Amino acid sequence: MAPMSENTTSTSARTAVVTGASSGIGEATARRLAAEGYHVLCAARRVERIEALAAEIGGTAMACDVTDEAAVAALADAVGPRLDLLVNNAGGAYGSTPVAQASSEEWRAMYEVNVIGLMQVTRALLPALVASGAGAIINVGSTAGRIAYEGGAGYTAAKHGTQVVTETLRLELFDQPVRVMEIAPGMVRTEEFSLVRFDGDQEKADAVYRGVPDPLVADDIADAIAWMATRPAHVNIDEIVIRPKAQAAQHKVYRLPE
Ligand code: 8X3
Repeated sequence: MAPMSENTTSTSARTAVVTGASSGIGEATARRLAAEGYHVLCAARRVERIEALAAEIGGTAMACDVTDEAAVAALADAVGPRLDLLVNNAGGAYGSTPVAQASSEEWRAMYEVNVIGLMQVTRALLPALVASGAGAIINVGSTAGRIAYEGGAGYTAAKHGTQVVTETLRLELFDQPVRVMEIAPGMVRTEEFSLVRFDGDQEKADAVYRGVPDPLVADDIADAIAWMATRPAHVNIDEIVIRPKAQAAQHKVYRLPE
């Protein structure tokens, strides 16, 4: 698959791939990395969104569903022989039912995108990251990869998977010039995360953040990712757990009365 649009500013620019770049944390990260001087390949399924983003930030749009091996191979072709940074951001939660009522379909979809998709993109782009001589991988995990909560098992299991894949890869690449890092955000208010989880139910999605003085926003995570990416090549930020001040722990969230 050929790049959808290209606005290369400099052939010597560092290059980054951001998956799930069509909205939320991915979109904010693509913008922020472009501001830091990266040429960003914005990968996502929704072509119109990434084309508009790429045009705005001087990047390249790549239609890519990370769960589709052929699409991932096409992404690797478009990247070419050298890549500086991969941000594995594509992911998501589907549903919030207890294990007793779990949907096999939702659980499979969460494992597909949060674990297998991340693996497929990493596997395909690893040679180019090694070839850069100072590559970096930043996986977007979640506090859901650190704890358990009722109704969350399908998502928490998948995000624990993201964490373990990250740790394993760091061990496997110990003698290679590629940093392997994870950021694990807690409550981040984005346009779509909770809406997707609750299958379009805006009221349920809004209830997640109701009364919380200042949930994190996508730019807060993009800021942290940019910081991780721009540390010197010998500095590996193994993991950052990042929450809003109001979320002292997963279940302990300060909410203002209505
Ligand atoms: C999102 C964090 O609290 O919805 O990855 O599990 S939470």
